[in-house]
Amino acid sequence: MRLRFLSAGESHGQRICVIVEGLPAGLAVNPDEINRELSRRQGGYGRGGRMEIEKDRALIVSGVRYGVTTGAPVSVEIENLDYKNWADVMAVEEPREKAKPVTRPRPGHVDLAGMLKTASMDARDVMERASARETASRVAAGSIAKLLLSEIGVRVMGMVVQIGSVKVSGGEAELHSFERAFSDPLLCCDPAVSKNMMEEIDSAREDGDTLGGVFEVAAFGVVPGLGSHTQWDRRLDGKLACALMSIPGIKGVEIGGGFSLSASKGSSVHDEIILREDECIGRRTNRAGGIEAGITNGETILVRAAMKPIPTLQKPLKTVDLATMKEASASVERSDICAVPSACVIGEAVVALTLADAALEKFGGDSLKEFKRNYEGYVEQISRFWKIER
Ligand code: EPS
Repeated sequence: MRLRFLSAGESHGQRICVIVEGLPAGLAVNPDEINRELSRRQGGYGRGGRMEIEKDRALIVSGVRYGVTTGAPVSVEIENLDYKNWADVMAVEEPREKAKPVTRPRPGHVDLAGMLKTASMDARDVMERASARETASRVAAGSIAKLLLSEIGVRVMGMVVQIGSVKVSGGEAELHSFERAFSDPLLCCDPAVSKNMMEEIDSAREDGDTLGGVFEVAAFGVVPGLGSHTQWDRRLDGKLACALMSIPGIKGVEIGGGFSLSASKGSSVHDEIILREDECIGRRTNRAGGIEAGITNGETILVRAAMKPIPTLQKPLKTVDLATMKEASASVERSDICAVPSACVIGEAVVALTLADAALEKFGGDSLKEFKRNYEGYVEQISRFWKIER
């Protein structure tokens, strides 16, 4: 791994921090670009009251000088504005008895497994870190990865294709669909479907319930040859699946045609290789989602992830109170009804981080200049067979 990042911070603690290491020197990093992605993550119809409190903004603490990376680790901090309301509950100092412990674990959240794992009698010890608030750090890191990718003509975009039972009809994975989705409150490419999705969210809210859904992320302009077929842990499809599956709430990941391919015959699945008018190689279809044998093949990268409904329910499910060992109702916290659009923005970020890492592995370079020179040399090397479509 060439590009890596590590985050810290609790949902209601003082701040969320991330350190991104492995960026070449000379990459322009404007905090506005990070902030735009951070506010996209905060948006989306169906978020709870917390998003009215937070105004996520990136404070670049290190690794950037006069607007460009120096090659040193880039660290970014995002303040939790809600901390002032939680200072007692989240105090670093003793004594513990400032807040009532959470002992009625919510099914579907970290509470029970985390309490048993860490020998804690207060689920807050684990839920604060398991909270999806942490994903602000991935979006901050991912926005820098997007900046690096844009230097080699790669665009990573996402859209929501399903909320609850409301779905976008198939065959929409084109650039214009992603462009249309960008400004929709639910990141959906079809305004009529988006309206139905909002109604589904409104009715879940009225019922004290929550919703999940599915989002897609595409990466346009990726050259063939990123990733590797030589070891299981170098395969790019595996890395993308891991990055997406690690987003809180994600229960399924597909690449290209995904699960649906398993029901078809080989002759109607694999993407025929054709000679285009410009005498370069092309494909008739892209069911592989731009990856074959763990390597990019020059087609658009297409991944999809399924998110389960938010586990904090205003009409709680049954649980067992660990303090009394009696059946009880799960604890109720302020929460979101649906966070699929946010998950989609996070999906874009982790795909960008994974692709930026793969690009840095292939093209290397301590400076952006060196990285781009290596990239251009490679594009020239394969130009007899393959040309990028811009
Ligand atoms: C979350 C619960 C909610 C969400 C939170 C994730 O927070 P709170 O308990 O403060 O209302 O809003 O997400 C964020 C704060 C965020 O920035 O995405 C959870 O339990 O995972």
